[in-house]
Amino acid sequence: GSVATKTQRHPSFSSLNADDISYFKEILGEKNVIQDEERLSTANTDWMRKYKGSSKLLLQPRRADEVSQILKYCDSRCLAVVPQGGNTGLVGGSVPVFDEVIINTGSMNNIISFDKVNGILVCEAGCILENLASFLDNQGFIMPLDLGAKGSCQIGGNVSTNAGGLRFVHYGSLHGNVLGLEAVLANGTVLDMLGTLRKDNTGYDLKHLFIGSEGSLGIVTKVSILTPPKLSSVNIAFLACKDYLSCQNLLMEAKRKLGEVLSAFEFLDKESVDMVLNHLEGVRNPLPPSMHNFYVLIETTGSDESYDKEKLEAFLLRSMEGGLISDGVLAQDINQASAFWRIREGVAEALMKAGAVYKYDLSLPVEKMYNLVEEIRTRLGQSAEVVGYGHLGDGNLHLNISTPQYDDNILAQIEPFVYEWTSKHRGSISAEHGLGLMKANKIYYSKSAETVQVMASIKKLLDPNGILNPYKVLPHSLLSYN
Ligand code: FAD
Ligand code: 2HG
Ligand code: ZN
Repeated sequence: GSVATKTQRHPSFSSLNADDISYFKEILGEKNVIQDEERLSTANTDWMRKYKGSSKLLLQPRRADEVSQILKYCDSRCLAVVPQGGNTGLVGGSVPVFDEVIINTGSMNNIISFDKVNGILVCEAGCILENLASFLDNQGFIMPLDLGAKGSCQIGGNVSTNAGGLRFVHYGSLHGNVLGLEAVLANGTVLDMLGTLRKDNTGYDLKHLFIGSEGSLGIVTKVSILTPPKLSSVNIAFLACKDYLSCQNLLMEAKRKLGEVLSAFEFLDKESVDMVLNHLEGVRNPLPPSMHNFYVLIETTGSDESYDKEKLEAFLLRSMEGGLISDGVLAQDINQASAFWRIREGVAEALMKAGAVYKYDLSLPVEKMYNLVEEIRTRLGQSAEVVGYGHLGDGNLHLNISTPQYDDNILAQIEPFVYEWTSKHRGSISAEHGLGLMKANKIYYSKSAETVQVMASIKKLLDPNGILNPYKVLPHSLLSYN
């Protein structure tokens, strides 16, 4: 693909031969060794259709011991691999760059146990997030994370990207909610770190290395995760604000006045909402069309229906009177609630339908965040549509630049400007999507040289031949291959 052309295939990696295929068939069975063109084409292409590899082999192990055998063999043969879950990643991390063997975790999709007393779920890495959510719903619990890709993304992929999502503001990071993991190293060693304890200070907590390492240190095969009880009262408001400062002030007020029940605080500029209205079927703006420049979605989750509703209503009333909100509507039923969420969760999909997209996922100080969107808009003028939205409650901006097709001149207007701007404001060039292929060489905008050097040493220790997800996460100059 066009993005990969700047990367060189590393000469230390072998190419697949007939003996390799026979070996994989022996350990996995014929039907889990996939060479079918169509299925390979899907697995070689990322969700945005921006990154395309040319792998000739897709493996579907059913258990950790099969993953172990695959990796041990690939390591001994110097065959590069790419771990793949639901393939919804947005930084080109989940697809091969060249001919890496794709190891898809989708067949490892069993729930192993659920401890109702402590809310601890143990499952295999290939469980789809939405399936876990439905399972838990029946038990009176919820997943501590939720995101637009829930119907396809897998818990192993979520853990490997340290996915944030729509509930982060309330339940926090997977570094806090994941209690344990099982992961397989490049040499086939199965690391059992599958604890189910809240507290365990016995030595280095190695599971954290795998959370957010994007398949570069091992393949996650099982996950143990803390799940919160499902609370009975959920309320959602879709609000309009006249300017960005009002969104920011509304956030400050919401944290203060709704604190314990605030479960989501998302913002969208007018351009993001227009993107959804123009490209997705059956979506409409719940607020009468007018001059609103910004929208905010607030969700509260609590245990007392009348108290929670009163609290939110009083907050909204005060915010209206104070001019922070210019219009708003409270969902009256579950259908309306999901219609509000559809607008917010639909932005990524709408952008994809609109054409080519340059996607930036940034952590920035909330006060400065929207200045970047405006500066980019000015830089690009008529040549692109610039949309800004995201998890305002977490200081996470999703800056997206939509153009009819990919164009190096436009890219040169955006990069390195966006990265330099982010670095200057001490932000992060990846708040939640990871570095993948897209930003492997950009890590220094957010991390010091010494820190990156230690990361490279850890990579070298756990994956000395560099077979796991090569060209991703760390700068190419630091990746060593034997
Ligand atoms: P994949 O895309 O298959 O893989 C992602 C990375 O993890 C790759 O580097 C891959 O090699 C590695 N990997 C996957 N499984 C394993 C494993 N078992 N062991 C080791 N490595 C593995 N992200 C957010 O953080 N917040 C959001 O709100 C959010 N919303 C999204 C909405 C949409 C519509 C889409 C398309 C994506 C969104 N994402 C979001 C991005 C994406 O990171 C998440 O969807 C998800 O965490 C990826 O899971 P996956 O199973 O699809 O992983
Ligand atoms: C979201 O929050 C996802 O909707 C996707 O993280 C963000 O499209 C994006 O930039
Ligand atoms: Zn997001």
